[in-house]
Amino acid sequence: MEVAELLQKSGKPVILCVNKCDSVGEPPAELYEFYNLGLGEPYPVSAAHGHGTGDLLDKALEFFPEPEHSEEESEVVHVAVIGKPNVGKSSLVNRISGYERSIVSDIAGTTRDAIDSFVENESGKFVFIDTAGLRKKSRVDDQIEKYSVLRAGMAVDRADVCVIMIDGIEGFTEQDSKVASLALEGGKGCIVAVNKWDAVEKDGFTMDSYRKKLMKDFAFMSYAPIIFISAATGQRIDRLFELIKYVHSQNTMRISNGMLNEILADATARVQPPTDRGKRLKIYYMTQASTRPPTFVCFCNRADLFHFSYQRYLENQIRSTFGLEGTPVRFIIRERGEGKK
Ligand SMILES: Nc1nc2c(ncn2[C@@H]2O[C@H](COP(=O)(O)OP(=O)(O)OP(=O)(O)O)[C@@H](O)[C@H]2O)c(=O)[nH]1
Ligand SMILES: [Mg+2]
Repeated sequence: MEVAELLQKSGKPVILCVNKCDSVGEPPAELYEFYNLGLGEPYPVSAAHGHGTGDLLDKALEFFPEPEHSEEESEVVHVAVIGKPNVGKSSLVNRISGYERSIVSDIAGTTRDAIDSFVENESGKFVFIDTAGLRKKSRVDDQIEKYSVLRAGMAVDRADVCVIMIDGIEGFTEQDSKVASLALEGGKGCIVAVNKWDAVEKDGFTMDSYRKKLMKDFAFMSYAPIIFISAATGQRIDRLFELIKYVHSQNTMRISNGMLNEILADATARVQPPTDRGKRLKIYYMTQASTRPPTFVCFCNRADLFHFSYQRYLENQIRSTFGLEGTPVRFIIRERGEGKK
């Protein structure tokens, strides 16, 4: 009675929960005594067995405020800057945010923690997430290192777009593809930024041949645009902002069912779907299930005939119409009986 009084005075929403109602079915008669507390309907539950907890949660949810998805918030693009140690991630974020919030130094592995910086300019609103450099697996044995890898993963999770930074002086290394795969697996928009371009000796052909080589190195991510920047001098940072905006728009693109199925009809007419022992793959219908990344569900007669190469072909057909630059796309294959739509 005392607790009930205390709660009533608090003015907070209160749900009365009566525990140890362990039997299923009709609640025990004693339950009704609790109406005397003046707290409304008692919810019988059994903490030990779990009965009634669903109803209790539903009731609790009724008191939650409507989720606020303000326009403001959805406008802000979260950008994780990821890469090996010492490629210049903190330098870029510092350059961009205009004030020194992270420590910049040439000791590899300076940044231990993800740091957020909010930036607003002509291109839009951004939150840049600086991350700790990801080392080779063999060196990931002490606790601090494990923690930084974890943190970088969390930064990627929070991001809309990942800037995969590589060291222009050093060129591509195996470690860079591991970093990139973090962004790929997360389904994030991606940009490959070659940093320290100021310090690279170059002639009129350097960028072209550099780009060609990188396109081979990042073949598993051929959709990612490549940009040559300098965090030190600020070269092409404006362009980087535009690219981030663009890649984000591609990662969140929605394509209508009408458009998709036009592409599908066209694609299957041009290249016949695979067959196996006289049975041919039929794709009935395609629809976009979600964004970030764009994910397409294909309904077909035989999922086992829907080979990866045919998926890749469809992906390319969609890309050739809609671009989807800088974003991975995913396919979900669903089998359906013939004739059923
Ligand atoms: N020449 C040149 N040097 C750069 C550039 N960007 C960064 N550096 C240098 O590279 C070194 C590492 O820079 P950081 O920004 O600390 O690198 P980081 O990627 O944050 O490193 P960790 O936090 O250790 O993973 C510093 O000595 C920087 O001065 C650049 O654009 N050009
Ligand atoms: Mg750093």
